[in-house]
Amino acid sequence: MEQTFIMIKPDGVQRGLVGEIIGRFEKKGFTLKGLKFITVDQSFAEKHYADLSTKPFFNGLVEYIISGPVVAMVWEGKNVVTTGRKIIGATNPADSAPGTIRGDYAIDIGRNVIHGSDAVESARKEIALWFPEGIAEWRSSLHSWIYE
Ligand code: DAT
Ligand code: MG
Repeated sequence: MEQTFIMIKPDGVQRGLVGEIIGRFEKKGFTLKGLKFITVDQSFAEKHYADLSTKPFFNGLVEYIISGPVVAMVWEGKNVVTTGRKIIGATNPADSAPGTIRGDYAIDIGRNVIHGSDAVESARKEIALWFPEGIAEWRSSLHSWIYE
């Protein structure tokens, strides 16, 4: 089954949005497969955002991500990468629809509360980077109530 990497950024943690955000993915029916509370260092953050290293906002982005603990997660389910991005909302909260996480809880692009992988291939890379020890093998007993 498809997996995605979701991270609650330092502002989401500081603002007490952890439970709310996890609840949205849980209530949708996705399965939590990995979770850790972790503060990353500069070289790790630069690896995570390597694709953006030439952008003018890169240094500020890295500073923000290392500024406090984050909640790193793996969520699993049918189409979870695309649907996860829809639950999160557009990158700039000014454009994120109400009802999405960024639409409901963020204002500035550089404080947009949450990260989600943008493709199955980047999810695979991000899960390997953040969870080198591997993730839990389990299947929810609700499976047949969520999938036909
Ligand atoms: P997303 O997080 O929606 O996948 P992205 O991968 O293009 O967006 O960028 C990663 C983060 O970088 C994004 O969540 C916020 C920040 N960012 C993106 N574009 C920016 C910009 N034009 N100015 C400032 N920060 C930006
Ligand atoms: Mg991205």
